[in-house]
Formats: sequence, C-alpha cells, structure tokens
Amino acid sequence: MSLLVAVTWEPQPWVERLGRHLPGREIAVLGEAFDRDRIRFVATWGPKPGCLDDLPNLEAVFSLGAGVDHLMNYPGLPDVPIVRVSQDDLTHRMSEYMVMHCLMYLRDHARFSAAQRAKRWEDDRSPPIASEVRVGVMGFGVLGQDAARKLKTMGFDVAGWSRTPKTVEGFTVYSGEDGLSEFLARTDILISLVPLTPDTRGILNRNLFGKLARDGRLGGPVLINAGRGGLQVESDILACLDDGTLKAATLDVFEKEPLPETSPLWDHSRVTITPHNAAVSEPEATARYIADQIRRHEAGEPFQNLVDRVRGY
Ligand code: NDP
Ligand code: OXD
Repeated sequence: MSLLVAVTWEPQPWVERLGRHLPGREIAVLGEAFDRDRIRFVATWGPKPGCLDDLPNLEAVFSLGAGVDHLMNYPGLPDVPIVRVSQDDLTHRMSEYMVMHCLMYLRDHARFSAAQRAKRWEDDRSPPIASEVRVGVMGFGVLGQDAARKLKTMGFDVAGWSRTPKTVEGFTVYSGEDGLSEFLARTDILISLVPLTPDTRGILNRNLFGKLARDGRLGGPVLINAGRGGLQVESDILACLDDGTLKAATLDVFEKEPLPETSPLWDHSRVTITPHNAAVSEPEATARYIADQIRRHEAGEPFQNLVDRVRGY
C-alpha cells in the first residue's frame, strides 16, 4: 500500500512519522515521482487543485486537521470516506487555549499587564470569581465539550450550542436557530468552535454580538474564536469593539491567513492575536492516529470520525 502525503507544509516530518507508524508501507510525497495506481490513502491539508485526481485505488482521505473546510471546497473531491483528526493531543491543546484565555479575561490580565508597564499599583478589591462568569461554547462537539468540562472545573458557568439537540451531563445545551438567542443572552465569554460550513460562514457578526449578555461581571461581552476565520466578519468585530458592543476579542483564525500586516486587528488594544495555533496537529500524535485508522480499516472495522459531506463537517 502507498500513502500519499499532500500537504502545504514541509512534508518531511509527516513522512518520517507516518513511515515509522506504518512500517513496511510506501509513503509517497506530492511533487516527487510516485505510481498513482498504488495510492490507497491520502493524508492532506489544503490540497492544491488536481492533486487528488487520478488515484484509481484510493480508499480514504485523511484530513490532517479536525476541520475539513479545506477539503469540502476542493473541486472534484474523490468519492471515498473522509476521515478527520480527532485525538486527545489536539483536543487537550485546544482546551489549554480556551482555559488560558478565559482565565486571562476573568483576571483582567490586559489591565494588570498595562499597569505593570506603567509601574502603577492598580488597586482591585472586587475581581469576579469564575462562577460569576458565563461562558457559551458555540460548537459543542469534541473540542467544545472538552473545553467546557475543563472550564467548568475552573468554576465557570458553562453552556453549549450545537446544530442538533443533545444531552450532555452537567451542561445546558442550546441548539439550532431556535436556541441561539437564549444561549447568547446568557453568555459573557463566547467561545467559537463551530466548523466552517455554508450555514456558519459569517455567523460571528454584529447582529450576533448585539445579542450577547450585557449585564455580566466582565464589563462587556468577549469573543474567543478558534473555529475558522470564515466564521467572523472582521469589520464587524472592529466596529463592535469600538462602540462597546464587544469588550475584547481573542482571535486565532482570520478571514485571510496569515493575517495581513495591514489589518487593523494587529494594533487594536483589546484584540489578542494568535497565529492559528490554538491546537496544532502535532505530527507524531497525528501520524499514530492515521496509522491506527488504517489498521482498523484493514481489519474490517469502520473508520472513526468520518466526515458527513452533506453537513460539511
Ligand atoms: P465536531 O464536529 O466534533 O463539533 C462541531 C460542533 O459544531 C458540533 O457540536 C456541531 O453540532 C456544531 N455545529 C456545526 N454546524 C453548526 C451549525 N450550523 N449551528 C450550530 N452548531 C453547529 O468538531 P471539533 O469539535 O472536532 O472541531 C471544531 C472546529 O474547530 C473544526 O471544524 C475546526 O474548524 C476548528 N479547529 C481549529 C483549530 C485551531 O487550531 N484553531 C484546531 C482544530 C480545530 P452537532 O453536535 O449538532 O453536530
Ligand atoms: C484544524 C486546525 O482544523 O488546526 O485541526 O485548524
């Protein structure tokens, strides 16, 4: 069997690890010579048009990330199972990110950091405690639920929002259009972990920000988006920060990546920017996961974390 690595990144770390976790198998690399008839699996992120064509014996495509919007928009996506990454290493990284940023807002880190630079002893006798802050996790799937559990352990008052109704012990889960307004009305920190689909594109906009709670302990609603840049309308985020509809925003993902130097988001005092690294697909853990999935498939078991092409995630 051959596995084709088709990434927009440096392929070598992936080739080395996939080779180690799939001993005795051929690992082909896009851009080098390989026999297209021998390719049974592809592991890819952001494949260039044409590179998944003409693979007559293809059995599955692995997305090298949890999100699959990079594949859903691929013209002529092969009609084989699409398997996305969903494993603990990635999940735990995302939860670290969400817990850290929520705690930074809870403890008003930006204010104390500015005070330190100004050598100012900022008196603060009544900071909120986590249980007084309502976190709303938009996208209550694998990542959203893990982050929610860890935030709850810290004491935050956490609820979720998903596309379909669900029962998750310990949480109120709102769903669909019907549940959105109520979910937003009880949310001080909005975490976005929804996939980018035709239904969710541009969902983080002025209309939605205007429905967030305004009576919370943080002095205004906060947005944390690590879902996808296409979910957010950046001009609305900036305008809402400036007129007080939003108090602050942490953004890991952007309409255009890398974020252009000309973006006003860089200079905004109440925007925290990270370079789409909230939860990276670490090559060792990801290669192990892909090798496990291939072994399952070859043993006649179903792939895990299959993508539904109609839903788009
Ligand atoms: P899951 O598929 O497990 O969860 C997705 C959740 O979003 C589900 O709860 C789903 O609802 C909900 N959802 C989807 N569409 C809608 C909609 N139209 N309205 C309301 N809810 C919706 O995905 P993961 O948790 O594994 O990953 C989520 C996303 O995180 C990825 O798609 C990716 O874009 C992003 N990501 C970002 C990373 C980063 O480093 N910045 C790293 C990894 C992922 P339901 O439960 O009803 O299906
Ligand atoms: C992912 C990502 O989807 O890193 O895994 O964005």
